[in-house]
Amino acid sequence: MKDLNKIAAQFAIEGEISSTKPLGEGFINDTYLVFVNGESEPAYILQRKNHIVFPDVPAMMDNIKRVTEHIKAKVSDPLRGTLTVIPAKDGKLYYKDEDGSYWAVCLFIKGSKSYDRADTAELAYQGGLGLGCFHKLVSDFNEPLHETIKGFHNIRWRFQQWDEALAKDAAGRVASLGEEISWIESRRAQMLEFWEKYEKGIIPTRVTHNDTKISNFLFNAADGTLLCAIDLDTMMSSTLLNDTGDALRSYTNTGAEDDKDLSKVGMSMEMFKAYMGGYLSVMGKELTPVEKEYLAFSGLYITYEQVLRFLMDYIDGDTYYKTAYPEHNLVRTHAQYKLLTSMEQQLDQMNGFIAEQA
Ligand code: ADP
Ligand code: GN1
Ligand code: MG
Repeated sequence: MKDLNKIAAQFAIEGEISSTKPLGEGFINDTYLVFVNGESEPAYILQRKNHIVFPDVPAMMDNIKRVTEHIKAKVSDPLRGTLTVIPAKDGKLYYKDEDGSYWAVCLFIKGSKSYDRADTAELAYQGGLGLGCFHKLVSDFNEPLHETIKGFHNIRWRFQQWDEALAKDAAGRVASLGEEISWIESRRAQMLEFWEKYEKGIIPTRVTHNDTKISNFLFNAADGTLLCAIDLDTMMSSTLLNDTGDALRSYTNTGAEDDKDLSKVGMSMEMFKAYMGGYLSVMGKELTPVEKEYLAFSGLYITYEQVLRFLMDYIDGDTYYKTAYPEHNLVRTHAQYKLLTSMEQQLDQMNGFIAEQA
C-alpha cells in the first residue's frame, strides 16, 4: 500500500496534509481526495495516472496545463471555471514514484458535485450548455496538442485493434460471442463511412475533450448550474462530434451504463432535446452544416464505439477497464447495445429536432 500522504507531499500543496481518501470513480485512473489543516472539505485531488492507457503522461499533463491556462484567462472564476494543475515541488507537472507510477495533483473545486446520470432535463440542459461553453472556450486554442491515446475515437484504428483481438482470442471467449460480434460487423461499413468524412476534412478538426460523459463535468452543489469540464486527460484535436456523441451516450440513457436490467436502458428523447437545447444555445451558430447534419448520429457513433470497446476488452480478458465482477464488460456491452438500438430507432426524430433548431 502506497503512502499517499507522502506522495501528495511531493507537490506544491499549501497547508499541512491531514489525510487522503480514495474516491471510487472513473475506470482508468485512481483518484484520491486530499485534506489539509484538518478541514472537512477536500482541498486537492491526487490522481495516479494510468500510464498503460496514457503512455506519455508528461505530454498529457502539458496538454492539460496549456489548455487550462487558456481557459483561465477567459472565465470569470478561474479557480472554478476549469481545473488548476498543482506542480510537483521540482516544477514538473507530475511526480514519478520509485515504482514508476505517475501522479498528478489539481485543486479540488469547492462546492462542486458530479453525477453518474442525468435524471432531470434541467441537468441535461446544464450539461449541454457546459459542453457548448467548453467548446467555445477552446475554439481559439491554436497550439498543437499531443495525441495522448493513439486513434482514440478513430473507428478505422479501432477496427484494426478489433480484428487483432478476434484473431488472438486471448481469453478464449470469441466462440461464445457470435451474436455480439455480429452487432459490430453489421455496422462496420456505416461507421467507416462517417469517419471517412472526418478523414477527408469534410468534418472539421477542432480542439476536443473526448471523454464527455456526465461524471466528467462538475456542477455547482448549491444550484445545479454547470461549473466546468474536468478529466482533461484526453484533450486532443478531433471532431467535436466525438464529444457530443459521448455526451448523448451518457446524458440520454434512462438506465446505467452497465445496467443488468435492459428494460431500463434506452434513449430519452426528453433528455436529448434538453441536452441539445443547451448545447446549441451556445454552439448553434459555430457549427458547420455538416457538423449539424451528423450531430444526432454522433450519439450512435460513440455508443457503437463503446459497444466495440467494452466487447473487445471482454475478448481481451478485461485488461483495459476496471471491472467489478467477471462478466462486467459483457454486461456493459449488452447495456450499451440496447442504448444503441434505441438511438437508431429514434434517429429521424432526433434529426428532426436538430433541423428545427437550425
Ligand atoms: P477518471 O479519469 O478516473 O475518470 P476523473 O478525473 O474523472 O477520473 O475524476 C473522478 C471523479 O473525481 C470525478 O467524476 C469527480 O467526481 C471527482 N473530481 C475529479 N477532479 C475533481 C476536482 N478538481 N474537483 C472536484 N472533484 C473532482
Ligand atoms: C473511461 O476515465 P473515465 O472513466 O472518465 C474511458 C472512456 C469511456 C468511459 C466509459 C481514457 O472514462 O473513453 O467512454 O470510461 N476513458 C479512457 O465509461 O479510455
Ligand atoms: Mg472521469
